[in-house]
Amino acid sequence: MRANERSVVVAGGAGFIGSAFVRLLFAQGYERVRVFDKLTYAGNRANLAEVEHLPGYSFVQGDICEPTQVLAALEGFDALVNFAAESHVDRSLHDPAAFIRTDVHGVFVLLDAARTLGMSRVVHVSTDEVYGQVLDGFSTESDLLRPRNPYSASKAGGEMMVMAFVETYGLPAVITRGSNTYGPYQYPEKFIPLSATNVLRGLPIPVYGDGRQIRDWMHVDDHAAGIALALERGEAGEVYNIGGGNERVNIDVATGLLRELDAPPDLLTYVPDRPGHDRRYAVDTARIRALGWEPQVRFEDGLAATARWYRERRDWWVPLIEGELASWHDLNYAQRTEAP
Ligand code: NAD
Ligand code: TDX
Repeated sequence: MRANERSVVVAGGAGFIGSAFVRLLFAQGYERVRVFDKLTYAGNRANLAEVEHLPGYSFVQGDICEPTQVLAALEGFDALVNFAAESHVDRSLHDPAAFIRTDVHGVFVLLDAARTLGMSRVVHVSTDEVYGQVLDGFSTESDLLRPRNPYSASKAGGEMMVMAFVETYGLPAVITRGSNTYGPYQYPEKFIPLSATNVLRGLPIPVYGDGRQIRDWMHVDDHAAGIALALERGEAGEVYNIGGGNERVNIDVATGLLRELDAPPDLLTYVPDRPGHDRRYAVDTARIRALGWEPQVRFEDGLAATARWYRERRDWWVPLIEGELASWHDLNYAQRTEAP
């Protein structure tokens, strides 16, 4: 079977990276793709508007923690790619139980269903955060995992379960560990979309601590392409780092956005730090590059395009701001600053 003749279930496909991945699969010629998603606050069917008219597309609303729903959704498909997760570090500080439920137990339920159904390929999407903070050098796939917050600890737990299924049951699964991702359709809780939408509303950008933390930023289309390659050519039982190679301190990212949105520098506001804030992440990407991947989007170009997208797509984000995000902003930012 040629790789793109596989039929694929994308769990969490209504989220930010999952929806970009679904768009990419259709662009690559995959003909049968099903999104399985609970539609939590972060899931949004509007993210899939470009593909929902395609004959090979289907959408099933369901929870990865519910075995009956999962088995029914996966039956008859060759491959599973799992994006479904609670994905925001700050929220994991307030409600860690939700993260353990979805990012650990939910992963187990998916793996068990994939094994029962004899699926030919599973890709589990993980994160560079499982390595914990890396003050110098670059994490390679064989490094120890030292997660330091409830989100990254849950993601590491999910990975351990994937490896257990590979070793114990011979499940043909691979893991990807991606770096900080940005681009269109990202829920405005993460740093770049929060900053862009705040600036567009005339509100400050809340910078945690000294703002000199380092993240390696990757455009969502590059991340999706890396995961698609892992689906096509990844070796079962292997882990693949995927990183944009764009290390930036947070204040430079914020300043870049202010410039792109023609906003004054005094919108940048220092607020009390995130507890347990990891200082830096950086991954060695030699292994995924050996499969033929390399990032295509220059960070400055991607940031400018993303700022433009948020400026032009108020129809997408204003309803979100008026909904669940208002109470999240109160919970996370009220004690830090009066403004956001
Ligand atoms: P997101 O929060 O935008 O989307 C998560 C999706 O999962 C949503 O559509 C949500 O409805 C769905 N979901 C949540 N719980 C579910 C459940 N119990 N059952 C079914 N669906 C459920 O997340 P994202 O930023 O697109 O991240 C996708 C994946 O990539 C996550 O696993 C995350 O850990 C990983 N990742 C994200 C980044 C990043 O910078 N955003 C970087 C590296 C890795
Ligand atoms: O209001 C903010 N102010 C601020 O200074 C927010 C929301 C963030 N920050 C800082 C914290 C981080 O140093 O910006 C940096 C990026 O923060 P987030 O966008 O919350 O991402 P991060 O915590 O780095 O985690 C992200 O990358 C790894 C994703 O949310 C994860 O899903 C992914 O696994």
